[in-house]
Amino acid sequence: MNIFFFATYSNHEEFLHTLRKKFKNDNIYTVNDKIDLKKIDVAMVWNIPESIFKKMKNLKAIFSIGAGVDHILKLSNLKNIPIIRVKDPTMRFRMYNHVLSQILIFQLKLNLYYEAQQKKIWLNERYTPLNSELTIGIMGLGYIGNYVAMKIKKLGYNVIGFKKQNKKLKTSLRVYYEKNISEFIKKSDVIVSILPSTNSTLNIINHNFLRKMKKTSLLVNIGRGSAVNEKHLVAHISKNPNFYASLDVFKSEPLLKNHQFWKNKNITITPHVAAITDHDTSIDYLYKRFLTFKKNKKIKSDVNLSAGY
Ligand code: OXD
Repeated sequence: MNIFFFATYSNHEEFLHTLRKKFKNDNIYTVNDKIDLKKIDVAMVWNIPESIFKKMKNLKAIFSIGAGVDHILKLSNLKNIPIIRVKDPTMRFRMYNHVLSQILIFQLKLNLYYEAQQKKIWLNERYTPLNSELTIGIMGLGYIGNYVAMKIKKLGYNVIGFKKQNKKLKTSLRVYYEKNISEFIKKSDVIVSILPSTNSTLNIINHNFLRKMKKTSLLVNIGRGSAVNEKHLVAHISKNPNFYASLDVFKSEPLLKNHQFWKNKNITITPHVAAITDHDTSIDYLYKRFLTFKKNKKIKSDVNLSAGY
């Protein structure tokens, strides 16, 4: 089969190298090859420009080489081409590690001690809650969210979930939906957003949402930056000194040099690294799905176009 690879990863050359090794029975092309794009069967992409995509008139499947598919959904003329996303166990384990690290920093008040150290202050002991005293609210209970929630629950935290779609989910978590979102927000000491970028999640974490959160609480965003109204968040923190945010994703990435978030001591910034893409395991996953596709000549899309993710 003819595969076209495009990625805006800084290490895309290494990714391509591993991909070529694994897909040795197929042809992998890039923008550097002179190929008629009408001959491409499968696109394996991250942030492909519309101008290239639209020339692949005979595509049979699109593989996202990351977990998210929003970079594909913004392309026009997707028709009904199946879209496959990476479901990588190492990626969701990394997400869990990242979330746990941010919960612990908040729970153990490590920021306070870090700040005190800068000023050579020996701080008095502070009360730190036990796991069973904290409620962690997870927004988005898909392949990654549900896993993170269950792992955290095993550590003795109270864990609740929120889902946009009112579709029944097999889970032992208490799940909240749109109609009782206020209850979900008010109960949580830490809210972790793993929501995808869709029309219905745009700015869901806005002034209205934030003012319902506990005065002393933490917001972690590892889903998509579009879920947070950034101006509302800055305004909220200015009025609530014990409110913290740990953000891995932003409306615009890389975060602009003059963005207000950089200087805010209640905001922790990580540059979209909560779960880096593991080349070997994600390519193994793509290969497995690709082989099934090659054999059966069809593949079930991972994306529900009407739900937008
Ligand atoms: C993502 C990824 O979807 O890094 O954000 O895979």
